[in-house]
Amino acid sequence: MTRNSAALQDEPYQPVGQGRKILLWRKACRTTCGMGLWLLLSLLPLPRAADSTEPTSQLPWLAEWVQRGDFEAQWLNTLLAPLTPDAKVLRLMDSQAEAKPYFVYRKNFINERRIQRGRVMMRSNRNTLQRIQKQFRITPEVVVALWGVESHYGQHSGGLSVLRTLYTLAAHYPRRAPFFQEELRQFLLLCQEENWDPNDLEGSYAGAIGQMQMMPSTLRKYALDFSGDGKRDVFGNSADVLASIASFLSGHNWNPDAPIAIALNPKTNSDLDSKKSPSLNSMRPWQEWQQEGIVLGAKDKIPEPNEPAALIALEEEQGSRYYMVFGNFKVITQWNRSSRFAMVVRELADQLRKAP
Ligand SMILES: [Ca+2]
Repeated sequence: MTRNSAALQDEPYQPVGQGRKILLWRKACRTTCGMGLWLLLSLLPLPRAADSTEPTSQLPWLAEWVQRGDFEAQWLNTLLAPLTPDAKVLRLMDSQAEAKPYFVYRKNFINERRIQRGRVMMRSNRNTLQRIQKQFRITPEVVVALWGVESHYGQHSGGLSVLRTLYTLAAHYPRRAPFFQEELRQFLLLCQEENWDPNDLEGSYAGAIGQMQMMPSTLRKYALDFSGDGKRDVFGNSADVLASIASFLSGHNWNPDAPIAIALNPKTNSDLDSKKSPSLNSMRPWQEWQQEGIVLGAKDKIPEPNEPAALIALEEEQGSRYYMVFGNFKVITQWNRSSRFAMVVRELADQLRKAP
C-alpha cells in the first residue's frame, strides 16, 4: 500500500483549545492590566505553551486515550499534528445519503465484468474456499460475492489515507464524531498490534480498509490469518481476506441451511405492499407469513418454519419487486446496513453459483 498521493483540497485548521485560550488571555491582559503586568507575564514561561497546539491538548477525546494508557501522547501528536482535514472525505460522506433506486444501484455490481472475474476467483481460490466452507460453513459464492462487491476482488480498496480520513471524520464530522473517534482508536490499536505503519495504509472515504473494506473495529475483531504465516494480511493475501469475510458471517450467526432472500411472485401473492415489514428488526417466523398466505416460488430453497423472515420491496424500473428476506439477509446488513447492498451480494452470489 502506498501513501495517498491524490491532489486533495485542504481546509485550514481553526485551532480551538487551551493554546488559543492562553493567547486570548494574554491579549486581554495587555489591554486591561497595563504594561507592567504584561511585561511580567511575558517573562513567565507559558505552562507547556509548546504543547498547547498539539492534538492531545486540543481534543479531549485524544487526551482521554492517553490517560487510559492506549497510546503515548508523543506518538499521537507526531502522527496527527501534520494532518489537515480532507474536504473530499467530508463531501463524499454527505453525498452518500442520496440513495439511488435499486435497479440503478444494481448495475454497478451485477454486470458481466464482475460476474466473469468472480468465476475466475472461485476457481483460482477453490482449495481455500473449500477449507473455509469446512471450517465456517459458509458457501464459497457468498464469500466471493462479498469480496467482489466490496473491492472488485481486491482490485479497488480505496485510495485515501486511512489515518487522514478517520482523523477528518473524528474531528470534523460532528454528526458521527463519536463513531469515527472510536474507529480511529481501533485503527491505531490495530497498527500497533499488527505492526502496520498508520501513514502507509489506504482505504475508502469512510475509513474502511483491506480487500473486504471492513471498518477497523470490525477488522480487529474478525480478521484472520488463514495462510498460516502469523499475519492478518487483509491487503494482499486472498486466503486471509476470504477467511476474514467468512469469520464475520459466522460470527453473526449465518445459517448455512437457510436461504438469503426469495423473490415473491405477484401472481401468486396479493396485497404485498400492505404486508411489508416496517424494518428488518421486525422479522417474524416464516410460518406466520405462510399462515397469512405468502407463497414462495417452487424452485427456491425452502426455509424452516421458525426461520426469521421479513417482507421487503426494492425499486425496479417497472415498479416494486417484493422479497421474503431471511436471517442471512439480516447478517449481510450487519456488514452494511443497506438492503440494496445485501440484495446485490445475494444476486452476485447466485450468478457465481451458476458458474458454467
Ligand atoms: Ca496470513
